Amino acid sequence: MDRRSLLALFVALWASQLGVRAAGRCKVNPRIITAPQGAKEYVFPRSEKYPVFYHKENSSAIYIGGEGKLYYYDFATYENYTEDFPVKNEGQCVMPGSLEDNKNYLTLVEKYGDGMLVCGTGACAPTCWNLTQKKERTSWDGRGIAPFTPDSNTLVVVDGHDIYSTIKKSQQNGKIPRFRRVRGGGELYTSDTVMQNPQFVKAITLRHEEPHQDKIYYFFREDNPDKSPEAPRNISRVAQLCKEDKGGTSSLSASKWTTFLKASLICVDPVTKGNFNWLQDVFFVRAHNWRHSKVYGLFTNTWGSSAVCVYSFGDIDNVFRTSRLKGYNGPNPDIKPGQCVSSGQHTPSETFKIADSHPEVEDRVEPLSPTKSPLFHNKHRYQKIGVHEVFASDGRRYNVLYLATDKGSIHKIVELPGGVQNIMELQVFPKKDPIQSMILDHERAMLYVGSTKKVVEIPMDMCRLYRNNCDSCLLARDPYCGWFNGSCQSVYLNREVRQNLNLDPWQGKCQKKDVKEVDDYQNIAVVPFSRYYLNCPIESHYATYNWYHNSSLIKTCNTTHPQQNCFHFIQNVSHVHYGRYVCVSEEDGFKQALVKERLVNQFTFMPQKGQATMTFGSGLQLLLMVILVELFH
Ligand SMILES: *[C@@H]1O[C@H](CO)[C@@H](O)[C@H](O)[C@H]1NC(C)=O
Ligand SMILES: *[C@@H]1O[C@H](CO)[C@@H](O)[C@H](O)[C@H]1NC(C)=O
Ligand SMILES: *[C@@H]1O[C@H](CO)[C@@H](O)[C@H](O)[C@H]1NC(C)=O
Ligand SMILES: *[C@@H]1O[C@H](CO)[C@@H](O)[C@H](O)[C@H]1NC(C)=O
Ligand SMILES: *[C@@H]1O[C@H](CO)[C@@H](O)[C@H](O)[C@H]1NC(C)=O
Ligand SMILES: *[C@@H]1O[C@H](CO)[C@@H](O)[C@H](O)[C@H]1NC(C)=O
Ligand SMILES: *[C@@H]1O[C@H](CO)[C@@H](O)[C@H](O)[C@H]1NC(C)=O
Ligand SMILES: CC(=O)N[C@H]1CO[C@H](CO)[C@@H](O)[C@@H]1O
Repeated sequence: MDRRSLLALFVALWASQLGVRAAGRCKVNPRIITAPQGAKEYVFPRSEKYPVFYHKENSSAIYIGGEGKLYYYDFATYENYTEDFPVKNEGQCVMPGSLEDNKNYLTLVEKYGDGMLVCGTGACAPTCWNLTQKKERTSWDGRGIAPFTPDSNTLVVVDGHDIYSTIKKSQQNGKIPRFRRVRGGGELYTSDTVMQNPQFVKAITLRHEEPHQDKIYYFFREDNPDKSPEAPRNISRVAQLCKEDKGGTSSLSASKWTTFLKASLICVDPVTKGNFNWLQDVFFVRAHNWRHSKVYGLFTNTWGSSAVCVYSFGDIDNVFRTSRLKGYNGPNPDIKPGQCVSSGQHTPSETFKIADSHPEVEDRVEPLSPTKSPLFHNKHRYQKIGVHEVFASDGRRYNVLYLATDKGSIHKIVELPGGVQNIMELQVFPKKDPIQSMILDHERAMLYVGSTKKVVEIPMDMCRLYRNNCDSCLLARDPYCGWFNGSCQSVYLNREVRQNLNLDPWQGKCQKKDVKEVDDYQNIAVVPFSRYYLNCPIESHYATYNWYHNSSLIKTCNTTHPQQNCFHFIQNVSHVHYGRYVCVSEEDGFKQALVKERLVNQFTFMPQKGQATMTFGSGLQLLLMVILVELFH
């Protein structure tokens, strides 16, 4: 490695450790850390090792596939049932890896036709069941749709009556993973040479203007053919296929996709040159025009940092249509590699031969213009990404990113005009319980978060989390929440709420109260020579918290480290410690007093209007106090 790349490496390491973003005004660490509010949960009758989840958009129900069981739960009506899917033919496992394999793990629950499709391993005999409204069941051979034993590197896409899958069809053979069409059209699979040890992430089918142009895109990682020490070992990719692909014309190619091409996905911070090469998850945001449909890619790097890069399908399509093929210098045939042909036609064999031996395009897919850089990056190791669009009171739409961490929590990150802001960390499960699934219901603005033990339904608009005053509500910059009629409310309850989501100075958006000096200190009687804690709760990690005593600063809390409270400890109370204490938070130029206490000497203090709160060291002191009060009456 030369000195320049070594330097770049150090800078990247430094930046990834600090979570720094050089450009923009991103705030990438959570502003507040909290438990979900208004959440409901469904605990499975027993814990499930490999749960799979299905939720139908705009419903309040969830299906969970477990070992030999399908659970149904409706969060609105509490309706629930369990259906059994026992193993039918015991002992189908030819190489029983463990006794565990001899079970029917459900691996797929999806809507299919008018009913539901449920598939499972069937103890090494993959089986699918059609479930109808009348709870009737018909079972069929599920090879290619369900794996023989639980396997994480599987992808199944159900698109109407078509099913695509990366699952092998026989137990012993087929070590090389393929992307297949298993239902609808004829069966097709990818050539074994076009991907090197692929690990599949997600797939989408996208309608184009003409049906014969409809495409399937899938995202995956594979080994880097470049084995030089400075090259990353893994590359992230997007592949394209034509939905109407009919396979090749020769007997050897008849069952092969003839429209496969792949491209690299780039996610590099232009300032630090930090490369995020490991595609962890993607989320598709569909638009009316397929070219504007976007894919949010979540990437991680070797140091455990994450970045989000956003690509448009218009750009991806452009790369596949216009780029040269890597390593191919010959002339282009009339039908170019990767081009979809008219319905019912086959890709010419000449075109297929070129594409099959040169499946990679030279140009790489870069994040959206103009910056062509990550939306943000930070030092959290995210596992999953979801994106929800909120229609705020200013009439604009804001994207909110939900990112599941590896510690049972979710970060809620908003794309604001001035950069992203991490508005909260929601601790959904205990730290050791990983998030197995995170499903977004866009219509009802709900999150369904699953672990091996339960599913939690969480509203996306949790406005009562914020301190109930106008400034705090606006400072949160939460597009779901705004100030109306004396409370911090959801935009779904009231579209007229006051919000502050742009870069305008927000001061003045809240009516100022009369700034009459009111003596609203809480009187606290404290015995001399005792200890006393002053405690100020921390809400925002973007704010600084200061304790003042008789108007002079005595303590500043650094909230960059997660902590719950800003304490000031008085070891041994003496006369100088009495007086007024105020805890003031300051964020974006907005100050507010959160705690106001007046410490008074218990032996000289007399309650004026019966407002005093007292802390007594012992029963003896209480007695003394009562005597003193009685004496003065
Ligand atoms: C969602 O469901 C509600 C009530 O069930 C219905 O009024 C609404 O039209 C549905 N929305 C969509 C987009 O289907
Ligand atoms: C499941 O439904 C039954 C009634 O059928 C109800 O008594 C029970 O509380 C429900 N379970 C849950 C977890 O809500
Ligand atoms: C299952 O449902 C699909 C779609 O409705 C249908 O094509 C298929 O024939 C059904 N299979 C069985 C065994 O009923
Ligand atoms: C404002 O809130 C009060 C109670 O807090 C309620 O009675 C009143 O109807 C609300 N007004 C509007 C316009 O929502
Ligand atoms: C508190 O201060 C007083 C006077 O300075 C001293 O006599 C006493 O021992 C101190 N108490 C403690 C617990 O340090
Ligand atoms: C808080 O941390 C920042 C950055 O690390 C530092 O500049 C500042 O001086 C710290 N403040 C206190 C009171 O420790
Ligand atoms: C603060 O004010 C109180 C009451 O006026 C007084 O007793 C105390 O000595 C003052 N302490 C300091 C450090 O100024
Ligand atoms: C950095 C990284 O994630 N490397 C992975 C690349 O892929 C191989 C398998 O092909 C994994 O073993 C590495 O962990």
